[in-house]
Amino acid sequence: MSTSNPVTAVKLVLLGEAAVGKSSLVLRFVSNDFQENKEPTIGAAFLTQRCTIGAKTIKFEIWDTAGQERFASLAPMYYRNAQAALVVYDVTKPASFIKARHWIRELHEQAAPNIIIALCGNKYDLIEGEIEGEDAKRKVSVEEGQKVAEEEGLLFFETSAKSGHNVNEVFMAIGHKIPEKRSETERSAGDAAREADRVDLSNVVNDTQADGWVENGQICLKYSALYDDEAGRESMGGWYFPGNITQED
Ligand SMILES: Nc1nc2c(ncn2[C@@H]2O[C@H](COP(=O)(O)OP(=O)(O)O)[C@@H](O)[C@H]2O)c(=O)[nH]1
Ligand SMILES: [Mg+2]
Repeated sequence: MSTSNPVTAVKLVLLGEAAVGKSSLVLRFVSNDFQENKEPTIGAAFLTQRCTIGAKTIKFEIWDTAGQERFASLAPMYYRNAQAALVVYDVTKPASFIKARHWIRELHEQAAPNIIIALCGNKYDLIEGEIEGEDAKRKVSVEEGQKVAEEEGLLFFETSAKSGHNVNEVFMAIGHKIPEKRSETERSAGDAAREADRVDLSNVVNDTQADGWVENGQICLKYSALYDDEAGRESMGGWYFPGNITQED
């Protein structure tokens, strides 16, 4: 490749309650597009987007975790080797904020210790310009979001996938915090973590096929699932090889 910039690949995962706008944020960032009544994510669990930040080029490898809401046991597989996570809630849905705090806790307990986490209060367009009061649509204040972010050491943005408000800013802020090169120690710590990976597939249900095996001491996994969500029928599928993820239709 004839690029002057070194390219840093960054595995980024999205976490958050269903329908908070995770896929919409990715669509806005990757295609600068928005769909009003978006079909739930079908299959597409992996997208990439390059962006240049100062002298470095970052290639985001985005895992849009369709279905992690349901398949809690698969979630650790998503975020195990992630360098960055977007934890998303809906500013009009207090329950989604509680869920976001749950994900933050889980990431701090289980993900890489230096993972960069951005907390996103999405659907800002719904409350933009609104006056505070009893029947205000906003149910999670900026201060609540900021407080959690401060306490937990996270980036924090209120975003709108619909208007585009702060969407690029989130990814840029993450990119800024990515170190130029991962150190040898971090890499081997990651390898050790992968060695210890055991994915429990026992409570995955509904037309689900998953096959896991061990190769050269590393876990390899192929999975696909089809299931009904409140929002309709969703599916997810993919191959997972440590350090190498490829989407499958
Ligand atoms: N008003 C508004 N609606 C949004 C926004 N982001 C997503 N939505 C809508 O919320 C619904 C769920 O979005 P989706 O991206 O599928 O959520 P996911 O389940 O978290 O991936 C869809 O109907 C989207 O059009 C936003 O920023 N503002
Ligand atoms: Mg989705």
